[in-house]
Amino acid sequence: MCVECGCGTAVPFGIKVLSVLAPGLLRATSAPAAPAPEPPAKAVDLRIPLLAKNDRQAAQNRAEFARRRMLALNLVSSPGAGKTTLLGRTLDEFGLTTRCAVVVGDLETDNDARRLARSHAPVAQITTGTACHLDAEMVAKSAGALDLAGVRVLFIENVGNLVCPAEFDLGETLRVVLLSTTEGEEKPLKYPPIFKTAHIVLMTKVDVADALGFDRKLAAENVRRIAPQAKLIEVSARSGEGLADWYEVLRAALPPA
Ligand SMILES: Nc1nc2c(ncn2[C@@H]2O[C@H](COP(=O)(O)OP(=O)(O)OP(=O)(O)O)[C@@H](O)[C@H]2O)c(=O)[nH]1
Ligand SMILES: [Mg+2]
Repeated sequence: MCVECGCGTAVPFGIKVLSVLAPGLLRATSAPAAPAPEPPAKAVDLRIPLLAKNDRQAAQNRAEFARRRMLALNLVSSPGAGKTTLLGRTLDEFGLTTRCAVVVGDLETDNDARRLARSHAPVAQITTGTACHLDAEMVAKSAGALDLAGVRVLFIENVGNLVCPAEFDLGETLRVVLLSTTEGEEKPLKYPPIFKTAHIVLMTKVDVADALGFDRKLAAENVRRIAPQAKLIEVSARSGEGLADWYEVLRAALPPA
């Protein structure tokens, strides 16, 4: 796990808010990186304090999202499973009638935020530097930098990683884990913690399943075995398969306005 593999210590991060002023024109403002933390004076077990601190901030995030009557979703997957592509299409379709915002985390670059920039949806990029997961403080600061007036759904695209994000509650309403057909059917069996915490599992890129020899039925069985609590939806952000079900789940989960 993250805190055991040593990557769970606090690191400086950056936030960039992108909003479209006119077609093709992006405005970017950078928040200064948070100061580097003091190194611990002696070797201590940081796991409990680190996670306890994160859990406190996550509880504050959750209360703030509830106060705003906002649905917050934490999208987690291995790198390249299709999070940004799915979010782009979701903003273009579901996002036309329901106001959405996105915060997206990557180690470096604002590439994903630029891909997601739309005039009707505020977007912020978090650059985590070396951290392989988002934490609750990063989400609080980046969401706080956005104009959330009227926003009903906040999508949080986590750093591509199937391991460490499992331990970090962001205060989300629902955790969405993506499993793409390019990864193999056995991923839920190999990385159970993240699947066990999922409310929704999206099997992505099903348009190329046959070409890849990916067995959708076996993958679905593996998801159900490890994550019987999760709703499974098979989707393609390319062909559009399953997206109506995804939008319906989002609609059903919206808190009353
Ligand atoms: N065939 C197919 N390709 C897809 C689909 N969704 C995404 N891709 C492709 O998969 C690649 C990765 O997609 P991204 O959306 O960038 O994945 P990501 O999970 O956001 O990646 P990271 O942010 O780097 O973790 C891109 O080349 C996409 O075009 C899909 O539904 N079908
Ligand atoms: Mg992405």
